Amino acid sequence: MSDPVGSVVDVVAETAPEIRGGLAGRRVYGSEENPSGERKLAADVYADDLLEERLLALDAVGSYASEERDAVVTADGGGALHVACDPLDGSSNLKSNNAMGTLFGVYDEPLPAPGSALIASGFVLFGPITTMVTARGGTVREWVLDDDRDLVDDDLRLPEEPMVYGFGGRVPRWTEAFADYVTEVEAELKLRYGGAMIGDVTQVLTYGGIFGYPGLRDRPEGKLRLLFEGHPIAHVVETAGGASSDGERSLLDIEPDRLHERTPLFVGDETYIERLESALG
Ligand code: AHM
Ligand code: MG
Repeated sequence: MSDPVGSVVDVVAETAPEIRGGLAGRRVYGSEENPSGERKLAADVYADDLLEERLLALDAVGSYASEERDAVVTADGGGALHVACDPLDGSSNLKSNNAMGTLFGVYDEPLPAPGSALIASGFVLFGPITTMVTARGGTVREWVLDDDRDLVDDDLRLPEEPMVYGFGGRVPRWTEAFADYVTEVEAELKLRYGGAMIGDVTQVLTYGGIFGYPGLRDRPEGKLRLLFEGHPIAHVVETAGGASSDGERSLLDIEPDRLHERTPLFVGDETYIERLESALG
């Protein structure tokens, strides 16, 4: 039976070992910047080109957008699915050989689209082993990607007892309200921060807690991009029984005006997200 969304997930799973295999020789920065004004690594470009080519080759995929390119690339065939990727999230960790990953969101509307148009999402984590997490049809699943794809959790749920937290951005740039909230969280949870959202959110999915990259004093929109990072990670965490927020509302309730729009981003335990919204409100 034809499964268009499944074909997208398959391509990401099949491409991930190749992305991983190509990292070692691609730890250098090129001269180009991405649309968010950040320098691109050779590995960012490599992962983006592989995903673009493979995903657009699927009949089901009508367009491809990524953090690394200015505009949406449209397929000739006009498929009904529209895929947004962060080909290598946390790629500044490549130099220090730390965790990073690949994020994807599958929409049934052309991009930029609201979170309500997201029909599947997921990510690959390049850690000591390669794992993939997908959210689809109300269920989050986790696989280990090796020679085969082994399903290791067919219903991943956020743990009820929160244990860990991680917040990005330099502390002097945090707002006073956010800094006060973090003081409370620090007294209750244990710090886990590695500088790659996928790695840090996987700590939260595994041990329970909260991850965030807040709006900053001099950059209220924060760092992370709504379509390439915010929507897919919020969809995974909400489907796993957690919550997401930009400080006021679920990230999935936001409709971006621009492809590369940034947003403050918080995901994790529902109670901690509610407390955050009261603290910032
Ligand atoms: P990237 O997609 O360009 O790698 O940027 C996103 C990453 C996130 O994975 C991480 O949470 C954040 O940037 C860390 O930023 P910083 O290094 O500024 O703390
Ligand atoms: Mg990223």
